[in-house]
Amino acid sequence: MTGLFITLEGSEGAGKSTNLKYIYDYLVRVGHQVLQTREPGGTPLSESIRELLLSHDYDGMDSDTELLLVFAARAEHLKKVIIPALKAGQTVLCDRFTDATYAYQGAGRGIDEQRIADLETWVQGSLRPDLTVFLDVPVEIGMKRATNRSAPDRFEKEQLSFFDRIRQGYLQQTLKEPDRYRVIDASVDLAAVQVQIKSVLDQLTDNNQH
Ligand code: T5A
Repeated sequence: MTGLFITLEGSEGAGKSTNLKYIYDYLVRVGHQVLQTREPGGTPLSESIRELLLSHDYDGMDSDTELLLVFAARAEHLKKVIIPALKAGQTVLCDRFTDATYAYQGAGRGIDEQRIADLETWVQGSLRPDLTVFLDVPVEIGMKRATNRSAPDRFEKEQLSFFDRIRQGYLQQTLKEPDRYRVIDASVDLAAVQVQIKSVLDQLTDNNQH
C-alpha cells in the first residue's frame, strides 16, 4: 500500500461530520488526492447494511448480528474502495473504522474483544489506519449536541451509560496505541477544536504554512 489511511473517530455528538470537512479541505490544500468515505457504508451494499444497522425496524438486534453486519459492510468497503484507493496512492479519509467496532460492539455491547480481533484479522489482514484522530467529548456534552440534530437512530436511542462505556473504550484504545492515535479535546468551541486538529495535520504533512 502506498497511500495514507486516516480515520476519524468520536463518541456521539463529538463533531465528526463537522471536522471531517475541515480535515478533507486541509489535505486537499496541501496536495493530497483524498478519497473521503465512511463506515458503516462507502459502497452501495455497505450503505444498505448501514440502513439495517441504524433502522428502528431492528430495535433489539442481537449484538452478534450487529457485529457481523458491521464486518460484512467493512469487507465490501475494503475490497471495493479502500484498498484500491490506497494502492493507487490516494489518501483515504474514513469517517469511523474498526476502532468504532471495539468501542460500540466491544465496550458498548459487551462483546469479547478477542472475537472482534479475530474478525479484524480475517477481514483486514494486517491493514490498519496510519493515523486515527479521536474527538473526545464528555458524554453529557456530546449527547446535548447530538439531540439538537435529526431524530435519533437505533444507536442514538441508547442510555447514557452505553455512551459512557463507548467513550471509556475509545480512551483505553488510545492508551494501547499512542503512536497511531491523536486525541483531540472536542469539548471546547469549534475553532479551538480545529486548532488542535490543524496541529496534528501539520505534523503529519510536515507543512506549517496553513
Ligand atoms: N458504528 C459504526 C458501530 O456501532 N460500529 C462500527 O464499527 C461503526 C463503523 C453511525 C453509527 O454507527 C455506529 C456508531 C454510530 O452510532 P456515524 O454516522 O459516524 O455512525 O455516527 P454519528 O456519531 O451520528 O456521527 P456524526 O458525525 O453524524 O455525528 P457527530 O460526531 O455528532 O458530529 P456533528 O458534526 O454532526 O456534530 C453534532 C452537533 O454538534 C455541533 C454541530 O454543529 C452539530 O450540530 N458541534 C459543536 N457544537 C459546539 N462546539 C463544538 N466544538 C462542536 N462540534 C460540533
